[in-house]
Amino acid sequence: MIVFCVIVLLFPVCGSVPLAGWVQSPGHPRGYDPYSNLTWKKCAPTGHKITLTLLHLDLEESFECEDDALKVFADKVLLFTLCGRKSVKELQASVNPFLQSLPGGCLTVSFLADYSNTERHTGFRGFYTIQDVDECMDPENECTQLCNNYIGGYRCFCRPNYILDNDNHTCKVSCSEDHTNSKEGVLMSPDWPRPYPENSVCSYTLAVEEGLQFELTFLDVFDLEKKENGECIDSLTIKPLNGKAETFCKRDIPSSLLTRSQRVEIIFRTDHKGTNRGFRLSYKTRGMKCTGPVTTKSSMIPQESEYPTGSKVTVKCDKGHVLKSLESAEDKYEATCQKNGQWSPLIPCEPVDCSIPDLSEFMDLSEDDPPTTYLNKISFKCTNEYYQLTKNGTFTCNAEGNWESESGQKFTEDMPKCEPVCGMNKDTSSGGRIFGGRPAEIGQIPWQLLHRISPRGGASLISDYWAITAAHVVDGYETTTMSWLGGMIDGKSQNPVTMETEKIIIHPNYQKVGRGSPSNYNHDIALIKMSKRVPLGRNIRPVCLPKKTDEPKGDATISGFGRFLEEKNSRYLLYGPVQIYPLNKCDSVGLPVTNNMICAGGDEVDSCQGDSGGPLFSPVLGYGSPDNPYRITGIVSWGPRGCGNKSYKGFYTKVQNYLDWIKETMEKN
Ligand code: 4AZ
Repeated sequence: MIVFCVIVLLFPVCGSVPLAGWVQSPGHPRGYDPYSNLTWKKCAPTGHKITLTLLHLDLEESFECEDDALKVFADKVLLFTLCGRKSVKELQASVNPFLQSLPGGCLTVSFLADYSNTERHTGFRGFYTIQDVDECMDPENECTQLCNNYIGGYRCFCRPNYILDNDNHTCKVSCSEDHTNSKEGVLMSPDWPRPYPENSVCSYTLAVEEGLQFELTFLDVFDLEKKENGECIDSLTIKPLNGKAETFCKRDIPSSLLTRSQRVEIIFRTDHKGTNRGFRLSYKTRGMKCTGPVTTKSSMIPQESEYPTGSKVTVKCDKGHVLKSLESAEDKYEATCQKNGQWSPLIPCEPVDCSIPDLSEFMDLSEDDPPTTYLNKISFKCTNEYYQLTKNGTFTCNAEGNWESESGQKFTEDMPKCEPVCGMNKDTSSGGRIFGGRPAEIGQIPWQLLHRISPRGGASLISDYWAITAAHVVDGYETTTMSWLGGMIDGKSQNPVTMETEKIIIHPNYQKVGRGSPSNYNHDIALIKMSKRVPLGRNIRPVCLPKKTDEPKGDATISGFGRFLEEKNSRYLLYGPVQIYPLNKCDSVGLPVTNNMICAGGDEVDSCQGDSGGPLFSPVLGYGSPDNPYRITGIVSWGPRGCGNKSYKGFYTKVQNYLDWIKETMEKN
């Protein structure tokens, strides 16, 4: 009878594989022949494992069993390589306990003998069994409550009042409740007032018709498991439809709260242990209300703490904000409180965007891609070392969407520009001092320009487009294109900077006579605009204009490619020191002298034919610095007795008298 039961119980296993049996070497127990071999493999069905008990081992002994060997594998893993003789006691102690497969796995025995045996060996013999695995003994079986083992598998069970989850391992309580259409009632955690069960996810649904909302009132204690740092382990989440879910586990839950929604889902979650008492709350319906703000960065008119459904408010965006998605920059609209407690329409207020302004050439933002909305700040820099900003400081995006300077001026009205740095030469940053008249070095008088061919004369660069010269030099050439040279000290230079004129503007009060000597030199000044921006660099840069207030006096420098105490034009740019004298100290041999002239001369230095139009500048060459840049005080104009005569000074146009005309002409042209 017992035999019968065992057979019936084990039928599923017996049907496919024998439950136990022997495995032994060929010829056992007589002994195995040279070259004998055996490969034996048995697999266990799911929920079973296979074990092997070796009861006899007598193989030829060899180093690392390289002659005859018995190898046992569990699946592909080698468990033992055996040879020599071992007693049953030894085998039981150190080999047999390890000869088993994983659940559902296989054991493989491989026996191989070589050609020579000095004496006869009987081989090996073992007994295998296929046994059920008790999964319930495995702490990792994941049954959260009870476990029951059976042959070939196991099953999880739950204590009374729990149900087994779909994962077949977790025991949960059945606790979800649907309170749809109920206007009042009470909800509580399962088992209240006893501690709530573990592994619960309870979902309570509250729902009523539109125009109503729920008021939830917490009753008694509120006691949920949490960590010491206050983080929730178990939690109660209140999730209004269309609203923000809030999760609680702390005691400081509000005693009552309005859901602002006709439908609410309340979810209670617990982890694998439950020792806290949970919650109890009552709910009832209230009329739906809307609250403010309708949207962020706005105010409401009228301002109330709550509004009944159907009420209308004016929504006004805060300063510096406008309505999103409207073409015109409107900042207010009317919204109505809906039955669902939401405002409609709902248009967000967004900060105005001043966007990146149009920048002049050589100008860039100090920062890459700065934010450009309300109250953000931007500042600028020049991208070329020969230019500087006309204005420093930051601009702020104002509420009207315009960039505004610190002094409150609009960017468009008071736009900073990158303008050429004036009055600097190659020595101004390093310092340096030149005495006496002599040929200039390259870059020393970088504003000096030359009209090489007739009419030979000089001019001075005063911006990256404009040069200033004497009217009598360009008189008669106003409608022609002149070619001026710069950036050189050798009049025969092969690679000067060549500038074509676009406009030649003679001072309106200058008495024109056409090509030739003027009848008088009053207002002997003209402006030249080049057709292209002059590429400023170390050897070609503008001189500064004089200050309106500083009367020209003292020492100055003159320069040019003209006759220099000789009969011939100079090939090289020459310069020399002169002194400025009061007009009444200069003999003009009766020729007309006006306050638009300066007279100046040096002991051995004078300007002459061919220098006309060139600069008289101060400070004296060598004394300029970033704080005291070179300024053009005069323009070489005429001399009462030619040039080089020690008794007579040269006359220069007084640039200071023409500052307004220069500024205006440059702006208009
Ligand atoms: C001239 O003939 C000329 N020393 C220019 C300047 C002076 C004299 C003559 C002043 O163009």
